[in-house]
Amino acid sequence: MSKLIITAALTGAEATRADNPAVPYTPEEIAADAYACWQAGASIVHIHARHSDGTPTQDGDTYEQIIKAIREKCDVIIQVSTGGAVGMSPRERLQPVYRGPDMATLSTGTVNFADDVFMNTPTDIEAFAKAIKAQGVKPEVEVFDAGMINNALGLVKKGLLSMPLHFDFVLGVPGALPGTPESLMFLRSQIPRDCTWTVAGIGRAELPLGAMSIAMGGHVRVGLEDNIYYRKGELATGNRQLVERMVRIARELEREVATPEETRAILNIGRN
Ligand code: KMH
Ligand code: ZN
Repeated sequence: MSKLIITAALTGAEATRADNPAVPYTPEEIAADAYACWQAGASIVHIHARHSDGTPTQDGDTYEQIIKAIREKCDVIIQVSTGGAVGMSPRERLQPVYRGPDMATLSTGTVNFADDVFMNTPTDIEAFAKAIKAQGVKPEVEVFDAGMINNALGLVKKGLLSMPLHFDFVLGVPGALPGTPESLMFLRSQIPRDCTWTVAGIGRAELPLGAMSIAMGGHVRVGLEDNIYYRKGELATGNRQLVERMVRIARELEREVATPEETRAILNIGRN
C-alpha cells in the first residue's frame, strides 16, 4: 500500500457558522485552518471561498488571496473546488482554476443534492476538463453517483483527461449514492486498477468510510465541508480535530501518512 493521503475539506459551500462555529470563512481563517491541518498530517486542502457573511463565492481574487496566504505558511497541496455551490454558473465556478492551484475538482455528472440539483452537463464537464488540462492542474474526479466513473473514462478516450485518474468517491449526499461500505466496494470495483482514489463520507459516514478506506489502500478526505460532528451530538472543534483522528486510525492500522511531497509523487502532480 502507498502512504495515506489525507485531504482536509475545510469550508465547503453549505455548512455555516450557525451549524458549527468553527467553519472558516475569510482567507485568513481558511489559511490558518489549512496550516493547522497540514501540521496534523493533511497533505491536501480542498478549498471553497466565502464572502465575509458566509455566503459562498467562486471569486478568483478571493481564491488568489487564500492560495497566497496558504503558500506563505506551508507546502500543503492546494486543491480548489470547481463545484462551488448549487446554482452557480459554469463560468463562475471555473474561476479558481486560473489562480495557480495544484489541483482542481471535476464533477463528471449531474446529481440530486438534497433539495437541489448539482448540474454538470456533458458540454460543461468537457469545458471544465479542457480548462483544467490547459492550466496544467491535476484534476480530482468527484464521483457522487456510479455513472460518473464512466463519464470520466469517456473523457480519457477523448484526450481531455490523462490516466491514471484520481477519484474522490463522495458518499452520503442525500439524493446520491449512500454512505455505505457496499457503495464504496462497488465504486472501487469500477475503476481501472492503476487509478488512485479517496473517499469523502458525508455526515456520519465520514468516520467508518475513512477507516475502511485506510484499511483498503485508498485515501481519505475529512473536514467540516463533509461533516460538522466529531461524534453523534458533539460538534467537531475544527478541521484539525477531524484530521488528527484519521492520523490516529492510520497509525493503529500501520499505514504511514504521506507528506505533501510524497503525495505529489503518488498523484503525479505537476506532470499533467
Ligand atoms: N458544493 C457542492 C454543490 C466540489 O467541490 O467540486 C459541490 C462540491 C464539489 O462541493
Ligand atoms: Zn467541495
